[in-house]
Amino acid sequence: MKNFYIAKSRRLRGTKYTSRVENQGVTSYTVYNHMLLPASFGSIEDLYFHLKEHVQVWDAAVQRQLEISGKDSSKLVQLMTCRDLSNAKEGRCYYCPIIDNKGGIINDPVILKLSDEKWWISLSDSDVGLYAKGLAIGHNFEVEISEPDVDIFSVQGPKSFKLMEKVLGPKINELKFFGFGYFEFGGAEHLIARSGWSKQGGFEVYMEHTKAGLALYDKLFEVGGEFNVKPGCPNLVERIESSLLSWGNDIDIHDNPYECGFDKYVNLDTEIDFIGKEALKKIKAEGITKKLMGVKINANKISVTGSMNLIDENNNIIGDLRSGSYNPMFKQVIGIAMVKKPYFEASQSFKIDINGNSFDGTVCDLPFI
Ligand code: THG
Repeated sequence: MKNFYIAKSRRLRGTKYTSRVENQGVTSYTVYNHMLLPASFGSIEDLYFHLKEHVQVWDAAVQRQLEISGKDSSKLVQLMTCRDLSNAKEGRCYYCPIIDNKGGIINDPVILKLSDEKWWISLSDSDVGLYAKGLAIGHNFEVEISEPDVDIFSVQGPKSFKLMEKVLGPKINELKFFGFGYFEFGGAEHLIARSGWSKQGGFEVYMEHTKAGLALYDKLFEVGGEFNVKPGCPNLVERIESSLLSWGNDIDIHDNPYECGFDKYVNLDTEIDFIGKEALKKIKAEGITKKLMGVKINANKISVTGSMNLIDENNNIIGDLRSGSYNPMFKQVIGIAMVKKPYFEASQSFKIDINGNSFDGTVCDLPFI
């Protein structure tokens, strides 16, 4: 495949870290929330091994915060998600599908409760702010909706705990998974959560104070030599192996939470009011007709850029591949596919065309490990 340069403009925003990652050797970008997201620093396979053993710092500023504040903020946030947030606690993060009136997934953000009247919705790649504004106007809600100047950097990998402790002190390791707190560095308080888009452990720094925040970013590299710290980015190989879903790739508005294995984030039996509740009740009663599954393919290379069908021995299309990559641990391609009923059973076999050649594969359960 030929490679092309990306033309930057005001519309395609950089982040607070762009000059840094460019000095640190970023080799490709993708676009996410109209911003630059590093996609590689050399080989993503090398970075996969590194991420599983050491620690990386990622420019994750594309995970934009939609801030909803004001008297009706809790009502508006709840209206958009099928996860019951009525008992949500300050200082906690919640992974929540945002859905439409048909139960289609508009986004799958992490939602942070900052206070009873202030929430951050840490978005994946779609314009939820417009949906929120429409709802607020239609309902006459007393809310403020904005995209504050918050640029996340993520510290991921098994050595992230020691690295962060070295810089911020032992309290950072009292954070529980999906908890957040405020930690002082460079004369400012930084909101830091124990979270991140890998399963290797780590933190996300929601940088609001640019000068002190960038000093913290730089400090991690300055003192991180003993932990073999490197610049990195969300890693396609690791995130597929860990079954972390990517909105726009694995799931979108044409899929509902039950089809995506999000059952535990759907609450139909409480009093909460959210858009799509009736639709989800119906879907639950009738059962789903497609389901997100894992696939293993006997190939050593794949690039999923468009629609790729899974075909059974009778030439039926049984599903479509949403993401995939060669995995050095499985020594084959593993991927995430939407598989139709009745084929969404583990061990269902299929063929798939990759660049004009046919390869064998089998369906398996998620998560892979
Ligand atoms: N961190 C923050 N914002 C984000 C992401 C993030 N916004 C965009 C995108 N990532 C949203 N998607 C996900 C997908 C999975 C997870 C987080 C965000 C995740 N899931 C855990 C899992 O599946 O095991 C835990 C979910 C849970 O059970 O609560 O971490 O990464 N700030």
